[in-house]
Amino acid sequence: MERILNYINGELIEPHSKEYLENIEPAKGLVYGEIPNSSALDVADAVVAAEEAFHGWANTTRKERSSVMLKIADLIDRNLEKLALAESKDNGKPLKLARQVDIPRASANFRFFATAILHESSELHESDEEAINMTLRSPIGVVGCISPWNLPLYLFTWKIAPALAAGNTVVAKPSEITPMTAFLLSALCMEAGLPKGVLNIVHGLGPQVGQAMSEHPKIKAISFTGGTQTGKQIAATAAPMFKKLSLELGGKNPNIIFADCDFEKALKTTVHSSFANQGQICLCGSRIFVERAIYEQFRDQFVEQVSKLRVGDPKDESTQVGAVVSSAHMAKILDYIDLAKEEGGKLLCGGERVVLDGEHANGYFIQPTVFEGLAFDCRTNQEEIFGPVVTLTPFDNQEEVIQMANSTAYGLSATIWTSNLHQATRMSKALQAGIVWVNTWLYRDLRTPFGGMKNSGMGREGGWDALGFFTEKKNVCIKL
Ligand code: TXE
Repeated sequence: MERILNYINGELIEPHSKEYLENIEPAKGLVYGEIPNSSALDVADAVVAAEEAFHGWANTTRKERSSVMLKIADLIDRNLEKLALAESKDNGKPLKLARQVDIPRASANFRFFATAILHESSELHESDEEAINMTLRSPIGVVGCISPWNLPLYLFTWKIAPALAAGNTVVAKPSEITPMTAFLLSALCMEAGLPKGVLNIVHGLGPQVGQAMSEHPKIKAISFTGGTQTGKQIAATAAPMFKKLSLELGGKNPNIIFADCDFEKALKTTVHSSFANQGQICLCGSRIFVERAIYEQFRDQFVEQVSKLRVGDPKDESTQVGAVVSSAHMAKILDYIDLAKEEGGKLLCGGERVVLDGEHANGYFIQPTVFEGLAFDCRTNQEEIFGPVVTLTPFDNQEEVIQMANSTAYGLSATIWTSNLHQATRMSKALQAGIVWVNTWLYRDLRTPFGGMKNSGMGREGGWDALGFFTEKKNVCIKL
């Protein structure tokens, strides 16, 4: 059994309860480790440690903060194979994906914010009547970061890196479903010489640990990525205390393919944007709208390629689709597949659990699944499934597809495929989404704002937006 411990005040320690939760390997459906079942008491300890560390950390020079964070980034790179193996085992994702995307992105997050603070500038407003206004930014204090299971280390570091770079001290909680790489990161922070108490990682269940973080009066800001319902609960708890909130929630993203697109590129990328990480990326396009002139051609070739995707052992180099994250999540996805059938959807491929041989016989594998013939406003096309299930819908013109694309409660991202710049610009403006990709998908520049509209969240992460979130602005007016 691999036992995970909390990281509080620079030490790896047991939870107050001395109780542990099971950690399951999704590709095998077997318990392989233990996670601290922490409580409000552990959160309180972490807050005390973070409070004590705050003064020292906030008063280090940018260069000093940058230097220790760059060491952490280097250590993540040096431990790439170990971290990728741990991520794949904990989450079920293909090892290749963890190696190529998740772990390199975790070190990139540290490096990006560690160097961004060296190049920050602040605003100065010269006023007409011999006065100057300078706008200073200071760290908030103790902040909370709560992250989900789909991109565990990637999203964990996406939050803690800007928080630390800005001079805050942090209480962080990774998902209890995928806690392993956050635990391994605590050892790397110790090795890098991160001062004690600057980062504290408390493991455990959302309604206990996450809720205690939202309730704690000394945690002044919460950055959260996860489900919309959880986001609502966090906002309901934290807003009356006027905590700063950044909420990155679910999505039901449209992928809009016009007849004048680069067909081969659109097809290949759409297979990827539908099923990467088993469809468990909040940016995956799950509603594919195809202009009627190419609908049948696209559908037939798409289904042919999707049917060939290899579902299998995440460690196998040739695997393209691994296991979904948990038995409960698998059941939820299979329920949605049943719902799509009940709603009149025509199953074009997939639709079943995959039972592999040998040690993976109890793993949580699902065939990549494609439906057509569903109304744009049915539940399958409105609710977030967050798994390897997509729908195909034809459209006749821009107005119609804009209406269908914008019909959900979500507004995270959208993808448009067209060679007509005018069309791309008009569509980009009309779509209700925080992120629009034209002729590409998941092309990320860490300087750009990241986040969603409507029920997809509140606030933006990335670049100066993230550093802005984790600081307080103060305007100083000097009369000359
Ligand atoms: O997420 P939760 P779940 C969506 C997706 C998925 C659904 C539910 O549709 O099926 O959300 O997934 C912590 N106070 N996304 O249940 O519960 C929890 O411990 C404070 C989209 O796994 O939102 C974990 O650390 N924290 C998404 C984190 O919140 C609480 C990625 C996220 O878990 C809490 C994941 C509480 N009361 C799921 N309850 C995306 N946008 O990328 C739970 N948590």
